[in-house]
Amino acid sequence: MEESEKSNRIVESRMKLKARFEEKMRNTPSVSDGAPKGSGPVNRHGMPAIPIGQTVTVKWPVLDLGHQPDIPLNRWTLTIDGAVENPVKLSWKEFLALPQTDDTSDFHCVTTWSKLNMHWKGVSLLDLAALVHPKETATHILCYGYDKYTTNLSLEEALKPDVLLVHTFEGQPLAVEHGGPVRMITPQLYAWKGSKWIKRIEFLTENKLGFWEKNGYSNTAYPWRNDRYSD
Ligand SMILES: Nc1nc2c(c(=O)[nH]1)N[C@H]1C(S)=C(S)[C@@H](COP(=O)(O)O)O[C@H]1N2
Ligand SMILES: [Mo]
Repeated sequence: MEESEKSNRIVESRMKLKARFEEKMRNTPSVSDGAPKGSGPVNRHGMPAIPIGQTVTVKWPVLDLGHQPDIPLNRWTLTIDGAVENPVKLSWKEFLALPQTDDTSDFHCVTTWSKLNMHWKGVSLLDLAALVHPKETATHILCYGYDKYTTNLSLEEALKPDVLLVHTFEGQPLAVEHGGPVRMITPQLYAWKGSKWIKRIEFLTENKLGFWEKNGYSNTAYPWRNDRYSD
């Protein structure tokens, strides 16, 4: 497909997706909670900058399952499939040819550290969804890492404008230990919802739990509700 045709389709499809999820998104706790738990000044999406139980760190700790896959760019692919009209398998070059988004956001790890004001560049999940065109029946996604990690998200969380698949942090290629070449970030939820070394995004017509969600962490992961563990 022509690049210009591709970006026209993304713009049109993005508007439709925004309209479809606008109200659900507006009602998610990370933007609508009347009594959010936390401290500090109000952040970009209206919540206290430091969620309850979190401590700000300047360093960036590394958390993984004991294995850091090293994927050369010429072998890197991103598959987006499942309940979508146009499944894709993107090469590195095709990924970089998609609309690029710069954003500043915060990172809240469930192990109680938060790193604030991180500068990212990548492709928004909203643009990727617009490219593949989720079916009307799609409600969730399951993300897969090259290390076999999985994590799930509802579409009203996944399609927020600050959810990005990032390849650049502070102007430099994202380090392998932090999930490079490409990881996802979820600034309005605990950071385990963002898969490092992301390989595949599957659109689902019902919720399916990921690795940590099956192993005791919360399905929803709202930092301003101290929503860390499953009941
Ligand atoms: N593929 C993959 N993604 C992952 C993880 C992982 O083990 N594998 N750990 C998660 C957890 S628990 C956190 S807190 C963040 C940590 O990201 P960092 O190591 O860059 O700080 O990545 C999340 N994404
Ligand atoms: Mo974590």
